[in-house]
Formats: sequence, C-alpha cells, structure tokens
Amino acid sequence: MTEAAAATAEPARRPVRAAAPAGAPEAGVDAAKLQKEILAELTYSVGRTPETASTRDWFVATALAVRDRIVDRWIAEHSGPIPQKRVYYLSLEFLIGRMLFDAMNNLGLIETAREALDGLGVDIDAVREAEPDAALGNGGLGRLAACFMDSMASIGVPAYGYGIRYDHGLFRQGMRDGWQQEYPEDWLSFGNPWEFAHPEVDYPIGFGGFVEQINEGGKPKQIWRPAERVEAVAIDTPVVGWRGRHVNTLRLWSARAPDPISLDAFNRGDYVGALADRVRIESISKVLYPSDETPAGQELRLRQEFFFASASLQDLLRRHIEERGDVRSLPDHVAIQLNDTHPAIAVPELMRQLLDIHGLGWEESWDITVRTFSYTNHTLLPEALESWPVPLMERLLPRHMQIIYLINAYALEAARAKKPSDDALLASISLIDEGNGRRVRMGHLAFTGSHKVNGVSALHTDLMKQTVFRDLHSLHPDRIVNKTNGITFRRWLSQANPEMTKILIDAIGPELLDDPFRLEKLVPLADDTALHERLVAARRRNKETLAKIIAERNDVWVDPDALFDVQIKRIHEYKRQLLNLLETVAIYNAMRAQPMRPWMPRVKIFAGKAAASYRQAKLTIKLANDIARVVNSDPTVRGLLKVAFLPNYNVSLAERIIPAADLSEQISTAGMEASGTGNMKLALNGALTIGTLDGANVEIKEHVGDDNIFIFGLTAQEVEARKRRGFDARAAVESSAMLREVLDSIRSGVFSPDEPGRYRDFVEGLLNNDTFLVTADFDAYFAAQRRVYKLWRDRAAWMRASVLNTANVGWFSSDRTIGEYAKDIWNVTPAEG
Ligand code: 26Q
Repeated sequence: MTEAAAATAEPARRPVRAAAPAGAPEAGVDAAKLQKEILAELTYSVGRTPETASTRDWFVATALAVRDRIVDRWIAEHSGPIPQKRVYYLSLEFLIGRMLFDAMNNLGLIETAREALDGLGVDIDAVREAEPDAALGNGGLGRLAACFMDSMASIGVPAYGYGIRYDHGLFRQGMRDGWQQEYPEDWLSFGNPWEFAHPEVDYPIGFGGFVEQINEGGKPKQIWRPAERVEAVAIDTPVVGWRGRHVNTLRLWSARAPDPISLDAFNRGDYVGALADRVRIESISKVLYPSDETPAGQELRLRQEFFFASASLQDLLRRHIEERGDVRSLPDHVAIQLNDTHPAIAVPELMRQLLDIHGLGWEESWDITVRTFSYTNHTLLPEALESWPVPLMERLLPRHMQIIYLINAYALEAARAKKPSDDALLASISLIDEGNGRRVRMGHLAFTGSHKVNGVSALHTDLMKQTVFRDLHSLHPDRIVNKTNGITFRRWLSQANPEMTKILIDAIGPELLDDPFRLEKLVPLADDTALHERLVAARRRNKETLAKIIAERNDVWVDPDALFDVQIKRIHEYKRQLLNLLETVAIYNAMRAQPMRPWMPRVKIFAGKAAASYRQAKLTIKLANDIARVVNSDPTVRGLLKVAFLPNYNVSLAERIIPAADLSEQISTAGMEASGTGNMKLALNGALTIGTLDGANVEIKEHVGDDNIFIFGLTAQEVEARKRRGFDARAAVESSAMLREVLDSIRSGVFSPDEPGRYRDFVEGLLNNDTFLVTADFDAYFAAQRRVYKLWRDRAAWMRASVLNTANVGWFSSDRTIGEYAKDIWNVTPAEG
C-alpha cells in the first residue's frame, strides 16, 4: 500500500457528537451550517454515507463545501465591473502544495470546520493529510509563482495564472539502500475537488508545417500552415485571497487530440495505431520536466512551452477584444509576466497573432508586445540559460523562427546605430548564439521583448547587469529592475506554525496577519523571558512532531532538545550540501577523538530531490545516507550527533520541518543562488541563518542585523577573483588539517564499508576541480558553526536573536513584492492598500 493509501484506508469516523446547538454564537451556527453542507457533499457529490466514508471521502466533501463558498465570491468578482488592468502570470510551474487549509485559513474557516468535522466524529488533521500535494513545480521558481498567486488575490491585483495541468507532478522520491529512486506522482488519481474543467474553452495549437506567403491587396502576408494540431483545454482553479476579499483564477491547460482516434487508421482496422496519435499528442501535458536549472533540451519541452504560451495568448486576446473591442489597447489593460524564459516563446507568438491574425504592421505590433511583456530572470548559471537549436525551432515553429530573425535584425540595427562598429557587442546581444551550433537564446528574446526585466534579489540583479545581460543593459539602461522575492506569510507562518502565530498575536495583536510589518512590534520584546518561554515551548512541540516523522520515515530517533540544523532544498552542487556533510564528518571525527567533551546535541536534517539525470547530486544523497548510517549507530557518539535525510521533500514536508528548525543552512557559493526563498521562511519562523553573502541572504542580514545571523565565506566578488586566478583545491586542503582528515575518511571508505571505493573519484574530483569552492570555504564555515554553538549555549541570547529574526523579516512578505511589481512593472493599482 502506498503511504497516502495507508493514511486514508481505514474509516475516519469516531462517535458522532452533535454540532453546536442552535442559539450558539456566530461561529457555532456557522459550524452547524458547514456541517450540513459537508454532509450534503458527501452524499450527493461523493456518493458515500458517513458510515462508509474514508478519510479521503471526507476530504473531498469538506473541500467541495469550502469551494462552494469561494465560488460565490469568484462569480461575484467576475460579474462585477471589468478591471482597468489585469495581470497574466505565465509560468510552467506552480508548486502549490495542499489547498484545503490554505483556502480555509484565508476564509477564516479552520476553527469552524474543525468544529463541524469534530461533531461528525472526523479528525480534521487526518482530513488535512489526505489531500495530495499539487506539486506542479520543481522548487523555488514554482513555489514563488504559488506565493505570488496568493498575494495577488490578497492585495487585490486582478490576475490569471496560466500554466499546464500536468497529469503527473514532480516525481516522488523514494530511497533504496540510500540511493534516490524516482516514482511517478499521481495527484489526480482520486480526482481533484478544486478544479473546474471547461472543455468548451479550447484553442487550437499548431506545430510544424510550413509558412505560405500570399498576396493580400498588393501586400505580402504570411500564413502558417501547421502540419499538426493539438487542442488546449482550460481547467480552472479559484485562488482565494486573505479574508476572501478577492478570488483570482489559475487557468491550467490540458492537451487534447482534436480527433480522439484517427479515423483512417481505425477504418483500416488498426485500432491501436489509431490511438497512438492521440497518445502522442496528449503527451504534451502528461508530465512536468523534473530538472531544475539545467534545461533538458528535448523537443517535448519546447512543445510544452509553445502549447501553453499560445493557448494563454489566444485566451487573453479573446478576453481583451471582447471587453475592449480593439487589440491596440492591449498594453493599457494587460500586463504579461514571464516567469523565467520558459514562456519566452510568447514574445514571437504575440507578434504572430498581431501580424498574421489581427493584421497589424510590424512597428505597431512590436510596440504593443514590448509594452505588454515583462520578464523575471531566476538564474545566471551559464548551463541553466535556456537556448534552443535553430533547426529544431525551424521545424517545429517555422513562422516563429522567421519572426525571431526579424526581431533580431531590428534589434541589431538599433544597436549598430547607437554603438557603431562594435562587432563584439553585436555578437553578444544577438538572439542567435553562433558559438555552439546555432541556437536561439531565450533570455535575450525575453529581454528584447519586454519593457522591464527583473532579478529576484539585489545582488542577483546587480550581477545580471554585470554578466549575462551586460551589453543588453548598456543599450537599455532603464530596463533591468530589482524585485526581491517574498513568501506568503499566510501559508508559511499562520498555517505551518499555528502555535507560534497564536503567541505572536497574543504578544502584538492580530493586526500582524494583515500587515506583516507589524511584526516589528516584537523588537522591544526581544528580551522578554515570558515570550521566550512560550516560543521555546511551541517550537519544542513542533520539534517533537518532526522527530516523530523522522522516526517513522527514517527509523532514526532524534532528541527534540537537540539543535535542529536543517538544509532543505533541491540537491545541487552550487547549493553545497556537500559543505554541510563535510562539517558533519568533521564533528563526527572530533566527537570520536574526544568522546567525553561536553558536546551539544545536534541533529543534521537534510531533504531535497535530485534531478534524475544529475549523477553528482544523486551521489551526494547517497553520501548523506551513508554518513547517517555510520554516525547514527556509533555508540561513541552517544546520540549527540544524528543525521537524517528525509525522503520526498515537498511543500507539505516543508511545512513540518520549517517550524521545527533552529538553524537554517543557506550556504551556496556566493553569486550562484539568485535569491532563495526557504531562507525567508525559516527566518520568519525564528530559525537563525548560517549563510554566505548570496542571493537574498544579503538582504536578510541587513534586516535582521549582523548579530543575529552567521555569515561566513567568500563574497561573490572574491569567488569571481579566485576563479579567475585559478583556484587550487589541493593547496586549500593542504592548509587545513581538519579538512584533510575529513576527506581522507570519506575517500578511504569509512562511510562506505560495503564498497570502500565508492567516494574515491568523488573526492579526487573535488581536489582536481572544486568548481563550487567547497574547500575554499570549509574553514570559515566550520568557524561559523562554532559561533552557532557558542550562542546556542546561551539560550536567552539565542532566543533574543530568534525573536529579532521574526520581528524584522516582515519585508520579505510576497505582498510587498507583488506591490512593487504592481507599481513599477505592471502599472496596476491593487484594490487593497
Ligand atoms: C528549463 C528548461 C527545460 C527544463 C527545465 C527547465 C527549468 C526548470 C526549472 C529551469 C529552471 C527551473 C527552476 C529554477 C529555479 O527554481 N530557480 C530558483 O528560483 C527561485 C525563485 O526566484 C530563487 O529563489 C532561487 O534562487 C532560484 O534558484
């Protein structure tokens, strides 16, 4: 039985208690009403009786009852006046997680629902766990899109999110003998109560074929004759904001074959062959690409990108023309945000629709396009910059390739006019990379087609100007702006950590829920011992809950009073989980050398998925599990050091780990993590950060203060300089006795007695080519960890720093981020605020 099935198999019912009696206060009356509605859904939508209902049935019934309340507001919002301007957030990823508590929290229904279900003998927490995560994203970029959807609905920015309704979200991570195994994810297998399918809203999407030039009234006109067609069908999910004031729409596209079966083949008696075409066409929305950062250059990925970009543009153009009558006013009423380059093909697609379908001229079309689009960059890693081979584009999207060439020609001409005879500049801003086979640079395409381009932290934005977009920036000095990322406090504080939220409300008032800047009122309470005690007790309970999860999933017992040191994120060399593991081994060696020293108990918690094809990342997971096995069972350590790699990291697991964390590991090679958002979630929940001056860590440090964060290591500039000089890892290791010992123990098989050579090449590779400067930062990291333990011994000082973290991170609310996008990029005025 799968984990999820096990959780929901047994009937969920306990003895029935009556809901609140008539005449009880407001909430009680509402609970009785909600209870009735849940029962009605259970009977008429799920088709079950309370006696036979499983936990999952109760989840569906509850979700449908909550959904009804959202739909009322949704309809009201859509039948109201047409908004002056709408935002369309185009993203191939929306990493939403569970929706029931999110919706109930925003509607203020959690306690009401608890009472209603309690009265039916149903445990609301079990119902919560029965919901599968909507994992339509890889990591930070997808989760950011989900936080933004919540914030747009909360501050009242009229918006649609557009993406793909993948049948299968991010793979489930299993462990076999410490190695990651990927299993298909199946979030829709029991239906999805949140969505509304609109089979009547469908758009044709073409692929391949050729471009025909015809003559229309003496003017040449291009007509794309695609060889293949797919239909994009709309499936909508309402997104309700804080206090239910606004409801936006997440519209995800599903691919459908225009003919369910090929009649030709069917009539020839080839039934299987007749279905094959359909399967091939519908594969477009089957599965999320599970690699983050390193683009997988497969044709199916490009098909996904075009499929959803084209459907979204057809949909929003239809709406715009229905409402405003004329496509020319598009930029006045529509802002389209490109979440990274994944939807960048929308730039030539909008041009095509304006030129070929609406009959506008080039200049006017280009003006509309640039004023409508803006683009967010999330990475500067060269290997992560998306580009597509020209021949592939040519074959799949021949008309778009023509348009890209034209955009390029005009852009190069304009550049030549501004900076004559600078060939290097022209080569560097060209949309076509002539270097390694001819490829279309999607970042350049998105940049050129947008009026604003933003980075996701101050440092990242500066680096964008200096590196990847240096020359484009010199030609368009006002285009690049910074929009430091944020997180929704409603999910990452209120829902994930209700006990802490209650304590904060008691301390500074409930207004903090509406305005996160109010958290600053905690500053004068930073030394309040009564507050400390309550927060410590709440965290202790969160740590017990996490300890139970670790016991269940890893069969490892950990001490809830130990320092919980967590690194939770995708596994990547630049994020340097390895640095953390090396420190773990260093401590282990030290404990074995001096077992009787008064070591502080600590638990190293890791979680994260590796891209299936990323060998080095998978080996890092294996190393973490190997170290865990040896350390956890070594009697000399006496349980004072425990290591746990929690499998299948996802949004729901993050909601469990973050409120239980004491220390937040944000230790990427400086200059490589664009922003990070887990860093914000952990600081908000009162964990202290140990981190490099990278991404948003820099700004977290500025907000929480130097004394309340542990910064170490090379800066981005120093990293750059070291690399330029040619960094010698062997010399670094030579000068650190501790690091030498650590690497020797890993290399010699201390942690892999079953295969002593397992890490030989791994260690050799690090010594020969330490691209991410793990060895360069090791000593500084080790020293920073000692500072951590010094503070941890003084619990009052630690709690003071912890309170000051929570108090000072209000700025990292995604409501603030969205407010900035609205003002500086989209030119829309939020209804709230
Ligand atoms: C591209 C082409 C083909 C297949 C996959 C991809 C692909 C998919 C996902 C490329 C990149 C991603 C995800 C990137 C990502 O999550 N970046 C993170 O974005 C966060 C939000 O801005 C930042 O906080 C992180 O620093 C950044 O790493």
